[in-house]
Amino acid sequence: MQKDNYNVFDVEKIRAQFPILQEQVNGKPLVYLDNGASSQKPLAVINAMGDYYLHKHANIHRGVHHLSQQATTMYEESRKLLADWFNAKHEHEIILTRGTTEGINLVSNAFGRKFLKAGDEVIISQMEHHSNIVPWQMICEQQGAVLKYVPISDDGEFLFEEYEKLLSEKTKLVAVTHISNTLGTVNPVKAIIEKAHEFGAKVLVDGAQAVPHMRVDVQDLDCDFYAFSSHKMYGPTGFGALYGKEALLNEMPPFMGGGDMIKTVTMEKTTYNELPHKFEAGTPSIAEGIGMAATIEFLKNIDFDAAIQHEEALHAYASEKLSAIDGFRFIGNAKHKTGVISFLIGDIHPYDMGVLLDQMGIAVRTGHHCTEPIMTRFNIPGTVRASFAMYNTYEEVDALITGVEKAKRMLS
Ligand code: 7TS
Repeated sequence: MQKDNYNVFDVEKIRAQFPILQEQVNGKPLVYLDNGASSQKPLAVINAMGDYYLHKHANIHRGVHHLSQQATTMYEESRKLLADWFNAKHEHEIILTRGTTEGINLVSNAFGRKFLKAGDEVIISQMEHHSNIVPWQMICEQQGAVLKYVPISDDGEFLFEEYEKLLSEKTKLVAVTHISNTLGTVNPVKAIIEKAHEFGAKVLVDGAQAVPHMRVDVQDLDCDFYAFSSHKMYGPTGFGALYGKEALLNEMPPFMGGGDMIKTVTMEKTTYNELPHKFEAGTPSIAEGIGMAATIEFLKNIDFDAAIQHEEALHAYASEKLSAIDGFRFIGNAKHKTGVISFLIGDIHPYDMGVLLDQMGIAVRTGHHCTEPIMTRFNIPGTVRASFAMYNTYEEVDALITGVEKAKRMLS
């Protein structure tokens, strides 16, 4: 197996920017392969947040004083940078949220209350994270709408023909993950969106797992909504954004009421603020927004395309090496996969494997990964999941292979 070209992507230079990677766990060098749950943060992001609290803290969007105005400018920089990074047409199409989960709940509530009526249909897939299932169950129940699921194949692929059969004039919204956090499947979202639009349905893409691993262009995708979290793309926790098309966001009622989202309030009535503030009630996560801006600057300063190539090569290398282990089974073996490898070895319980790997300093996630319908589909209790980031190395993959083999010997 060809290892990728270190001259193109200097992984050691990247690693040097992530202080936590120097940590030891259980007396062993940390091998962090739980990036699907949350990736680590570069020093530039940590420093930007520290600098804000040390020297620049004040509330935003309200003060005439220096600190408030400065914090507002720094916070709003994240919206500008995100709009540019994801190629949104307008900055005000970027609603700053606490993350993917909030973005999806915003759409399910605001879009759902306005546009879903009894008998209407929402389509999601069987491979969604609970964050992209439960909000739809809740709003469908509330509005009397029907929730339908696109099934997945034995390899964990989105069954497009089944999707086409589910679409009809009744479909009002399709919500689908760009990359499955459990299977690693990269879904054909552009084709999914195009098909939904033929029926006049809107499409929300859950981009939580995609944003660290690929370039996303919301105008090219022509998605109506795109939700993601900062913390899986090297940024702070408790932050993220929802992209929405301007006309659609304008038609939707607010999600939460409070400060910042209003124009005027009398005791009888409130008029709402304009985009994006209409959807941003209350004091936001200011330090995290500033950290998000630093994250995008970090991504712009590195060769992100080379980082993607490095991750894909690493993923292919790990897949090949792991699959050579006796008793190894992929959960999710789609043709187009990235970021994540979920597996089982013989009848070893994933939890036992995870605990033993942890003793060797190797962090993986085990369990259902908040995708219980996938576990039901494959009739398994959970998986072991190794998930990769740009700072992972071939040596770390080798350590994982050695660790899995050792754990297997101990547990068999
Ligand atoms: N959607 C997908 C596809 C995800 O992978 C996750 C988190 C979410 C939504 C929710 O993101 P949040 O930032 O709002 O919590 N996935 C995982 C995971 O795979 N392991 O831990 C969290």
